[in-house]
Amino acid sequence: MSDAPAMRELLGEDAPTNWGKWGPDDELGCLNYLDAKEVLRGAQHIRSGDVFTLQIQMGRTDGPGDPLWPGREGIKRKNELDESTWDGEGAPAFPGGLHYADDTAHIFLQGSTQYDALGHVWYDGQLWNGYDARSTVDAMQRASVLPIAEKGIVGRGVLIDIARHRGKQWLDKGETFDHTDLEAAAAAQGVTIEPHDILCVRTGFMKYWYELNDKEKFYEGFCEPGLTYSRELVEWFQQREVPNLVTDTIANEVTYDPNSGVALPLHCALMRNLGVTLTEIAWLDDLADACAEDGRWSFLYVAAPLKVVNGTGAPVNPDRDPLRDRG
Ligand code: UVW
Repeated sequence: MSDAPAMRELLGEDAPTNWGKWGPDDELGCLNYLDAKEVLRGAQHIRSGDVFTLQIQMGRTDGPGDPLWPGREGIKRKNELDESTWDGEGAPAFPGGLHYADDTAHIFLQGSTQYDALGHVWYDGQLWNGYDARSTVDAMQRASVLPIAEKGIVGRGVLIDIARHRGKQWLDKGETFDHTDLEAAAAAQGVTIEPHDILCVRTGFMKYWYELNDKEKFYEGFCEPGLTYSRELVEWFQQREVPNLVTDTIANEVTYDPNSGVALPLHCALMRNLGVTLTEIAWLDDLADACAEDGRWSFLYVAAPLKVVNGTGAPVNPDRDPLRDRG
């Protein structure tokens, strides 16, 4: 039995929240900050026509496969129809002789680059905005990914490259950073993290997954690098009104808070309490290289997760900058 404190004890009875801020039925949380004005603010950064798609490849069968939170499985894709269907008897016969291929997939909705629903994690029996955790049973009735997908996420994105800032290819397992490190890296990059920015943070850990090419070693003593909990960090997110945190790690934060041993406290402090949407397993390396090359770290960010009814999350292929700002 772990002697880590309960989530409530770590985060405090008076933990910062945004519950009720957007009404009793809200399911978007801080994405409410991304109004039309924010879309136009993001669009002001359009200069070149470069496009960066930020999803990892889904269902790779070579190398280490897809990176996953322990206990999840990668996509299982299966051909249902292909040319061999027409080898035998009973194949569909279309006038004109049309053949086609179809496939099915069994997927964990969090098994690739993804948006988490605001109801994805909870403690003390309540989800985002105070919804009853029993509303997750059988199907996520409140704060599912659907409202997020219906809205779409568009605004000014900013990329903070912590790995580059620390002179590393990737952060070590369990290596932490906080809001002051984000600010320091931003200053070194010559960019400001502005209110309502979609905050993208690169640790290099996705690159580590593919370069290491060794699942066993990757999961040995599993503890991803990432942001680490403090009250000040949570207040920083609340004051900055960050709508969406996007990282190239499986779970957006250091897996176990090094001070308390609690697993994923920022999921609770940011997602459940503040309504910050989390996006995980993003591929940020190509974008980071391009940003470093031309010294620009802000862009128009566009993402549309799949509209999965009652989904706890949904795969996504976000774009940084359909037309990235190159000045
Ligand atoms: C968990 O919440 C366990 O994982 P993730 O947010 O990475 O989907």
